[in-house]
Amino acid sequence: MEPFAGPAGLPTQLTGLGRALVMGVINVTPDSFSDGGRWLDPGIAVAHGIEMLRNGADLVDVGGESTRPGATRIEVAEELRRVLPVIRGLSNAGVPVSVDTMRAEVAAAAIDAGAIMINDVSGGLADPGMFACVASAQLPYVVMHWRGHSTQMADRAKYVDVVDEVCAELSERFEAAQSAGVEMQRMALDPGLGFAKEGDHNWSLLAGLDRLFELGRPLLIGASRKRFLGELLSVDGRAPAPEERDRATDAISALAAWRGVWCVRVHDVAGSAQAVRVASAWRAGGTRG
Ligand code: PMM
Repeated sequence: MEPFAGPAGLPTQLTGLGRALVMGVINVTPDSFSDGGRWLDPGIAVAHGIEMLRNGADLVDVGGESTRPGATRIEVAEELRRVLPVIRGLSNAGVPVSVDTMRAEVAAAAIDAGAIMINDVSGGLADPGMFACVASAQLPYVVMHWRGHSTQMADRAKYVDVVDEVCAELSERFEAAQSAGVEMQRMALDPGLGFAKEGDHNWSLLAGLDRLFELGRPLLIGASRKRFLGELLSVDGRAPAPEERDRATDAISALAAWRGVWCVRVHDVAGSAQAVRVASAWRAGGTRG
């Protein structure tokens, strides 16, 4: 497939860049593992999103529900209360925004508030209304591999061949979405690093990107600051804090972009913005001989 090509329906400033996109993360939650509690004030969150764009992000992903392992769910009203002012504020400031939600009701309200893409970590499994919402909105849709809510995912991290199983389960979601009216071209796929995955499962998936590309859709990779990076970088059994994993995240961004993924989802955008530019210059060098 064409490297870096994204799902149909993105605004023109996010297409044809010849490199992977950088998606900055803003979790408007008290308890996300990496940035929980930092962006609860909408004004501070909006300023942070604008700063991310200045640092090289192409779009900003706003979520209101923590998906950290073990997290319990919040009410839909609380999720709306958290994300809508931030989405509205960023959209009004000209920042392209995706909404990170598993709920159709939140997706629909986020679209009204200006979101241009839906990022659903459950791939439509958490809410039977999600596909219909996405189909009628006719916006790009990220379908992530998921095996259950945060309280269940550790028990479900069991695979014989993780790459085969993730590919098969993602294909099933992709086909279910199409049957429900979501256009094939509007979808991107994501192996869901850290979601019902043990450390080594994540490395197998990264090493197996070729097989994920065979699914024929643009790929998004979200490795930023995740536990498997902490485990890799541990010294004397102690993992560095999430924000001390950004250089490892940048390395993943460079390698993923070099392999042709469409988008990397990161907390610290400056390093990944440089990484994806290096990767595309390197690839372009290869085509010039
Ligand atoms: N990871 C998290 C949240 N949303 N969305 C996609 N598409 N892919 C991911 O890997 C992903 C996601 C969890 O990380 P966070 O708590 O740092 O946002």
